[in-house]
Amino acid sequence: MTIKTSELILNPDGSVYHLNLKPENIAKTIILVGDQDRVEKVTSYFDTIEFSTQKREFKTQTGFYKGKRLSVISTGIGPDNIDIVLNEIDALFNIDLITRQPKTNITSLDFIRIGTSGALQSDIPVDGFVLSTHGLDLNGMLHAYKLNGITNEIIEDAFIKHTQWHPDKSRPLIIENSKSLQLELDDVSVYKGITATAGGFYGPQGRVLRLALQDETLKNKMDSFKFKDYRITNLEMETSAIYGLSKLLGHRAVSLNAIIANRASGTFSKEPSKTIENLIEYTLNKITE
Ligand code: R1P
Repeated sequence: MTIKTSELILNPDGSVYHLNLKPENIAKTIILVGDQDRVEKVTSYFDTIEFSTQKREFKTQTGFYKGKRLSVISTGIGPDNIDIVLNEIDALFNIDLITRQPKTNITSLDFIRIGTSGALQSDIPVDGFVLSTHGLDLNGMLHAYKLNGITNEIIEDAFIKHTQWHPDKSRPLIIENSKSLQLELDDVSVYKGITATAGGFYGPQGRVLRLALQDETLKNKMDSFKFKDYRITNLEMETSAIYGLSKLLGHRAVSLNAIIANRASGTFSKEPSKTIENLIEYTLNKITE
């Protein structure tokens, strides 16, 4: 199958359309951050930086930290951007950009998100870290793909029943992280749970400004959802999309979030930058342990 130029768009220099990257520009371990200004916060710890570029919200830097080659890429906000970032990074490794043929031997990559998020549970403190055991997809982007059994229908059905999920909205999906990568990044000090990923910041996360919500009780129903030992710890806008596309494409992914707000108590971190800095240091140390 030859992929047409309208389907995989390359820039005149041969780089992929949105990310402006060529295969040699990027490492196999990729840290994803939302905010483009967070990229340099991560790479300021690097021993060397060999490559930098930016197009729109997608800023990339590649370099070495304690002898390990790493790339840091900003995704901007939301699951729609994750669709672009993961497909284009995967294409750099797993599609021959000259012949436009998918490769037969797939290179598996590691994606680690260093994000920010609001906790839903009162016992998860502002300035703590959450590692997402699962992504709960509330935004529908992944429904464009054949899901090939990567989702957990039993937990999804329990969530749909518990929340009386409106049938006009896309079916919520639950996707597990990569257990082997979790083991490399885990620590007892880190909270673990299901991270809900919304397709917007206000209504889709239950925030009311001037517009009425389809279900104003949804946030509380998310707080109280329990399935065996699982509960929904936090809410943000990228994790489930990263987990879903990584699984489908054959990559490993784990999402770590700095908790900068607590939606149960209505509080916000007094030092969000410091908390993010702490999570960056934590993650870089774990990656190179
Ligand atoms: C919303 O303010 C943004 O912040 C969170 C959300 O997921 C969303 O992208 O993550 P980042 O700080 O990683 O962007």
